[in-house]
Amino acid sequence: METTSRVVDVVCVLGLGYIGLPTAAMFATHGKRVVGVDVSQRVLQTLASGGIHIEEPGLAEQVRRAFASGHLAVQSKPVAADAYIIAAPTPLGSGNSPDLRAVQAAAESLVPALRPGNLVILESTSPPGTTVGLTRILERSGLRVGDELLVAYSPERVLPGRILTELVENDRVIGGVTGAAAEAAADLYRAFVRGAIHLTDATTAEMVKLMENTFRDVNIALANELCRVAEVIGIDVHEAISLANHHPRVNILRPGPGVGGHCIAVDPWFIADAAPGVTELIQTARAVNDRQPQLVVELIEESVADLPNPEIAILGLAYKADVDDLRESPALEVVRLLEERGYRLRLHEPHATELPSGMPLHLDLDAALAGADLMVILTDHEEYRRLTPDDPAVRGLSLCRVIDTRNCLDRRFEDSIHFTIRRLGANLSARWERVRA
Ligand code: SAJ
Repeated sequence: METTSRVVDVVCVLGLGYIGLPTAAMFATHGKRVVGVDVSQRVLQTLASGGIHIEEPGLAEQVRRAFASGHLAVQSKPVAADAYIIAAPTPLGSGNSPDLRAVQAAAESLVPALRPGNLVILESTSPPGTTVGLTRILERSGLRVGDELLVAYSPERVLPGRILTELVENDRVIGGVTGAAAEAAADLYRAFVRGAIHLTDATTAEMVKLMENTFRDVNIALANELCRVAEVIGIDVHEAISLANHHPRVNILRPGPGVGGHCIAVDPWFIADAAPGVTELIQTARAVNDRQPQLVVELIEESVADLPNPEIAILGLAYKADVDDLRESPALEVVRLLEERGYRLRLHEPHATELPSGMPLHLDLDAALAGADLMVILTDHEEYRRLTPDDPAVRGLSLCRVIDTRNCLDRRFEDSIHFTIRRLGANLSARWERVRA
């Protein structure tokens, strides 16, 4: 493939969310002039006043440096640029079908600004065929995709919590609608990417991204199913998985209260939607993971069955450790199911100040636990991982009953005579019942 000699000076990033904002800041601190565009006034105002609207280690400082360099500006409409990056959300719509409206609107908003030689890159996780489909919108500019307009797909692959490191270090897969588009996009990302860049066509790159997250979802579903088996036969699934993973070709992921976030709980549906008749395993994995909150609720009900009106402290609502993201969080589903059953709940989430449902949050862990009958860990935040049985916060529990759905609590809880701790996937009393039988 011939290497192009195009030089991109000005990059316009559409969508300043979890991916767009770090990407814009990264380009701005690596020599590009960047215009970030967002449809939300709240986002623009927060950035204009020196803040950021996302919790991500190092991001506030990176954005501050980008603004200080004079290379980053933010506004509500796209401007003339050399390259455009679309990083708009692609949520699940009704019937588990992808909702591409934000991406399509972003592409439409570009049409008046497009000039010959422009490069347009889609970063949003998208169903196969989306990038090729966008060319029809982009060609409303009067430019022909191919020789006048370069269009490519370059999925983000960064892990929330490690975004800034992984943006730079991870390999990238870039798929072009044409070979020249893939080359041009690769040239652009080389401004800051130190990982290898692999080129392919746009639809393959879309599938690669979806396959990565689907691999993880199916693997977690296996872990969650093994967790259920362990509950029945009375072994500790965490111990068993960790021993199985000593095999050089085995790597089973961790069971837990379910799969959340805007990627792994969503992306497999994009594949299933593209080929519903041949994706039995993928759809079953989704169902297995989606049932996990129900298992947690059964465990909670069992633990408080002897109490007339128990008060339950729920620790951690974010979809995973040390992030503020509540999207698709299985913890919210656990809370919903418990509420439906009329339980009195105290909710604690160290990374949030409010909940989408408007339910009150305890901002202080001591207050959340004081007098509660049961403490349930739903997210393995650092703040919970470092709790010990001597911590004054846990000493405030009226009954020292604990459910750990993430296998994350200090082992001293199990040794302590004060606490009754039940880890999800480690129904060890069943083991003894089996031995006695
Ligand atoms: N989870 C488990 N068990 C595990 C691992 C995760 O139950 O062993 C749960 C987590 O608690 C969480 C969910 O799965 O609820 C997803 O968490 P995650 O850390 O696996 O993934 P995300 O959604 O934060 O990020 C993923 C990453 N994809 C892969 O690792 C293949 C990231 O690289 C992608 O960029 C991101 O999706 C995305 O944007 O697509």
